[in-house]
Amino acid sequence: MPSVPFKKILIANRGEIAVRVISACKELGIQTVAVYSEADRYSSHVRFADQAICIGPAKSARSYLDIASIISAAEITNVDAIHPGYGFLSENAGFAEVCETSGIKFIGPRPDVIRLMGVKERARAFMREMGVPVLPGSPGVLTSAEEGLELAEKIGYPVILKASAGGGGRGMRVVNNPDELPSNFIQAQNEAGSAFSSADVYLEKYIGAPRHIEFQILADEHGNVEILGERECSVQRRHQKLLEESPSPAVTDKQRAEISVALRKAITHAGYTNAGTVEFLMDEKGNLYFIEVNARVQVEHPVTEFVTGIDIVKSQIRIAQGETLKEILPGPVELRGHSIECRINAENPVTFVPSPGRITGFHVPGGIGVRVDTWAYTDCVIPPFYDSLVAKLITYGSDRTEAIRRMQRALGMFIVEGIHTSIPLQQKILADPDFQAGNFDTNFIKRFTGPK
Ligand code: MV4
Repeated sequence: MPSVPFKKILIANRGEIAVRVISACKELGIQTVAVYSEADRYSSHVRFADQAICIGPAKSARSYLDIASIISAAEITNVDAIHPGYGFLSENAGFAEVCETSGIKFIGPRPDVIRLMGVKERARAFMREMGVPVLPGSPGVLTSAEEGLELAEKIGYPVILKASAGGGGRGMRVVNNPDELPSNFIQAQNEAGSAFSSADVYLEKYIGAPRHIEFQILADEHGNVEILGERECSVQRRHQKLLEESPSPAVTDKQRAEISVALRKAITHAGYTNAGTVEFLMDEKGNLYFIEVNARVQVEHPVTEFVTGIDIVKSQIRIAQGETLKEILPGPVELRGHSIECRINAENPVTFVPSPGRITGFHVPGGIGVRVDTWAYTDCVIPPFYDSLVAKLITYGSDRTEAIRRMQRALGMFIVEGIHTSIPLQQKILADPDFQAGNFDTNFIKRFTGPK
């Protein structure tokens, strides 16, 4: 199967990731088609693409989530492939399937693999079989409260009930003792049934103060897999990550090597292709346990790009063209230095209330080891309909201390006027002695914002 270069790609997304994918296409000499909602007519992804098509009104369900509109745009413009970015349709197996049957390459894993990873207790069982450590829990879907009580007795409380079709923190319930289990089981099933396609629930040992650690994967369509180290994303609030870094200050070289060996086997056997992220929780003792797979490029991919020197988005496109990792990567994967990303959100830094509106003044920092991924510009309007991510500020340093110092100086040179942003909160996080010492978990942000 010789690889066939794409001539034209449609980007089924908006905001900074649409601009990021367009950048990769330009560097590969590939034409680009942007799609946009009526609220995004003046967005920079529309300006930077070679062609742009309006796909509907502001509401995502009628534009960025409208499969028929996007496929029509792809057919009208005669693209070879669609890059879904993150969010929206990026992990929608049905969309990937429609792309395939329309003769358009979906830049991501195969539909059946996306589907497997989307059923969380199946992904968990699969990883366990492959020798990837998982938390003690139910072997599959929990069939009754009695089964839950028996398992929890063996595992020890607290345990957590999770929606099989959930993920990213949606559809979870912590159970502290046997009395709470039956009612929580019913409620978890009901919630899962109304929020997702399935009422299935599974059970796991609950970790109260975990660190969130995720491994970046690249896999070609010829059976080759590379693990690009890990990122730590423990600084988050209500499942919204605020700051990410690579490598994790908590993962040892031995752990990284062991997890990488197990993941290489698992990803190969799953037939997983393209880019992906495997999420783990780290318990208080420093043990890592698999929780779920994200079958897409992630917001925080740039920190991995800085420490590996690998362009993940270009790699995604070249993998989808049929190229091998040997052709794509410059040599063996090596991790060097340290990188941090701060998400600059349009929101009140104290209350986290979204702060849409016009940016009246915008100046981005630069200089050595600084990268800004954004779609914003002076006088642009942040619409209220989508996520509040305005820009990502990413720094690189030869070690964590240098990456932090560089981030502090770059945040001080980032000017956003007319809206509130998370910049002041990021500055507080970076100045915190525990953050600087690498001593934090997913509860860390509470000290800046009060409980919840
Ligand atoms: C957990 C957990 C504790 N124990 N699973 C939230 C996101 C989703 N991917 C999984 N999540 C969690 N799963 C067990 N067995 C705690 C969380 C969790 C969390 C995880 C990562 C980062 C932030 C978090 C915040 C609250 C809860």
